[in-house]
Amino acid sequence: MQILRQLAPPKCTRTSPLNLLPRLFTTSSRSHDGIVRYDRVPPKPPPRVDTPQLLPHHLSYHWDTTPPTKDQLLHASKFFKFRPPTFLWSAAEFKKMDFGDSPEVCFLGRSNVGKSSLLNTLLCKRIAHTSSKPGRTKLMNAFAVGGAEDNGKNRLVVLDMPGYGKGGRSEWGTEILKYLGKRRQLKRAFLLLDASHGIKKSDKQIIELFKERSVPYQIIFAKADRILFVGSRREPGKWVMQNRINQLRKAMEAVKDIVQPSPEDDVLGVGEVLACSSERWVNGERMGIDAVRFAMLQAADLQSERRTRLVRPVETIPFEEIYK
Ligand SMILES: Nc1nc2c(ncn2[C@@H]2O[C@H](COP(=O)(O)OP(=O)(O)OP(=O)(O)O)[C@@H](O)[C@H]2O)c(=O)[nH]1
Ligand SMILES: [Mg+2]
Repeated sequence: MQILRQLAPPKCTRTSPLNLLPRLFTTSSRSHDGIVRYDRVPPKPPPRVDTPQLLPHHLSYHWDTTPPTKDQLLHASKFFKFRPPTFLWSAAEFKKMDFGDSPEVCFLGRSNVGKSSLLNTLLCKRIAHTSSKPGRTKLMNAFAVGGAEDNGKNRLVVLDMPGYGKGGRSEWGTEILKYLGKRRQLKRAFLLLDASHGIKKSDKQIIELFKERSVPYQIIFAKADRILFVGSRREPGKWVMQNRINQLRKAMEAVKDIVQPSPEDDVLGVGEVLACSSERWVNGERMGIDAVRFAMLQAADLQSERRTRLVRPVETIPFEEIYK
């Protein structure tokens, strides 16, 4: 009996849910929707599981650009990690948007494609609301990233947009179209496609609108983990992974024909497709995230660190002393 008691699992000690609160949450803030919400402590990366056959170049397809170097990716990562992002404003209508002259990029795509989740991952903070149900983001929300310039101007502004398609609303579409056509600060629109669904009719219509309104844009494959790590929780074997990499590559190549149907086309679309995941870590890194960060910096011409070096005062030696 004594032995049985020792083998039995220890009795659960009851913890009040209130006691768990300090562990789960650090700060609270009144969000742009007017709801008090808690910013969760950013989760620690999961234990490192290497997938050596999946390399960074498998997550992008460049037909008209060169992939960023390691140093460029590191610069992009630091830009987003070292200065916390701040919420700037929310607007339901274009005319109610705050005026600003900072460079801006926006994230567009069908409802539930993962725009807000990607933004949170890029900005290293749960700053935008996400949900498993389509139609969660109802306003156009702006966030400042990378701190401010010496003159107080935000270095980069990022916009999370309401989604279109299922769960979207026509009035959101009207306002987004006004934004795309009129916003002079907009440097690039990032159009998210679900990697496992590919390009849909509504996505093609948005690309046509970019072309009509001369909006520079770039295609991002979101949720790429759903192609590469589909199904079982176990790491896929070498051949399975190679097949999935090929499948992802084919899907990215198919997009090229829509962005630039023929080589003579004068394109507004950037000549590359990036695949990423907001949820999956690969080889100790978030999958494809630094490459998206670099593309955002490139759009705003922030891809290289501007260093202003002060000239050190030099002791002047009189002419006579040099030649004495
Ligand atoms: N597997 C996987 N799921 C993801 C990823 N990104 C987002 N999701 C899930 O997709 C769902 C929708 O994410 P959101 O970020 O709210 O999507 P959204 O595009 O902002 O949606 P709307 O605001 O409705 O337009 C959530 O359940 C996320 O957990 C990803 O990279 N991989
Ligand atoms: Mg959203």
